[in-house]
Amino acid sequence: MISFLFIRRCSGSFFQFSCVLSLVCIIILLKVHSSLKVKEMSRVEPQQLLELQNHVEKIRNFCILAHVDHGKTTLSDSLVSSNGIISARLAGKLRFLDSTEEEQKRGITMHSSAIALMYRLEDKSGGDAGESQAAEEYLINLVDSPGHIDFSSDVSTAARLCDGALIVVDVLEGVCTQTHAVIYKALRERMRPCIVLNKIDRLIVELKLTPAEAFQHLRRLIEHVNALAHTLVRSELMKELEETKQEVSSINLDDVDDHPLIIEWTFSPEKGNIQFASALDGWGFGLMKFINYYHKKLGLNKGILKKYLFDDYSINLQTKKIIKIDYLNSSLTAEQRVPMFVTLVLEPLWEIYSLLILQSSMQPALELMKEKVSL
Ligand SMILES: Nc1nc2c(ncn2[C@@H]2O[C@H](COP(=O)(O)OP(=O)(O)O)[C@@H](O)[C@H]2O)c(=O)[nH]1
Ligand SMILES: [Mg+2]
Repeated sequence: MISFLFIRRCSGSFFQFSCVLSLVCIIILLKVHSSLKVKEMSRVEPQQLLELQNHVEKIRNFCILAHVDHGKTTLSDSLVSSNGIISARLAGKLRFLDSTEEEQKRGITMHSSAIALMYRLEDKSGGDAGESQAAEEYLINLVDSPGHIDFSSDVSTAARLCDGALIVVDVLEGVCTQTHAVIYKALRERMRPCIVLNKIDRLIVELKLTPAEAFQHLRRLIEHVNALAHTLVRSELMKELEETKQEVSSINLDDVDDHPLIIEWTFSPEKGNIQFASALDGWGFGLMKFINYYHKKLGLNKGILKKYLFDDYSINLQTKKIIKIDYLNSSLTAEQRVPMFVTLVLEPLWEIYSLLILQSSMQPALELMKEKVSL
């Protein structure tokens, strides 16, 4: 997954200029030195995977669950390409885990397929997993599952086998019937969940939302997912009580906010169980990526960033002062009303897309950039 190492953020018009300039420089560099390797996916050898298989504590079984067409197979392609099994350029097009002829012909997943991948965890706080010696290596058995209801038995089997679930949600379509079903399945199997908010690019390219509108859209979607998950957890707790023949009325289900299952099934970017992605364009990030980046780049405190980055707080990049946004307070300037997530994360992303996609003259540059920096 891409690290946005090339995003530079200063303030005001100087930022606009420097950001655009740095991107143009990257593109020119890539054009002039097409052999320049920014981040080459190294191929993981089968021997490395076999060695990891001897360490049970290093093995994780994950499945990708979602409503049909929300991007499971495309996301699998990106993850497969991270091990150098397919090229980053083909990720999203090849649909590697749709391995049968019928699946390729119909363009849908009909059976679960699994693949063993290696994952290097360099920094437990969410930093880049790279090639360093200190990186911890894990064997991830990744299962791509079908989204269509007709094949739901395959989803149940995958859920039974796995420890964790990547639940993909298309940010445009939002929570759909099968999202509901797979969240419930994952909950019943007590899987560790992570929500992948996929197709963020559609907010830019199709909906043409501004970064501020997209932030509100994403927040509403997360609230929606949480509301659904909590309802399902409550009904699951009810079921458990009934099964153990306990008196349901003796327990107030409105009072279970600190139940471990509710905590596990509460999603928020700062907890690390929400990831933002565009599987098709081959990038994805969690909040920690940007927290680490801005901690290094601007010297901002990690704890403070974690607490306020995805909330109604704005930042003045010159004074590094963070203030709560009171939307009713008319004395706040326009800049003071822009949430930090918009300023530090979404605006740079929007600028990259605007530069590389919306201006069609830059299309060849995008292709080159996708190849070289996995964007
Ligand atoms: N714009 C956009 N399209 C995507 C993205 N991820 C997947 N798609 C498209 O969504 C469609 C369904 O994707 P697929 O991976 O087959 O979904 P699945 O049914 O959940 O496995 C395909 O046409 C993909 O190209 C994304 O991040 N952005
Ligand atoms: Mg699929």
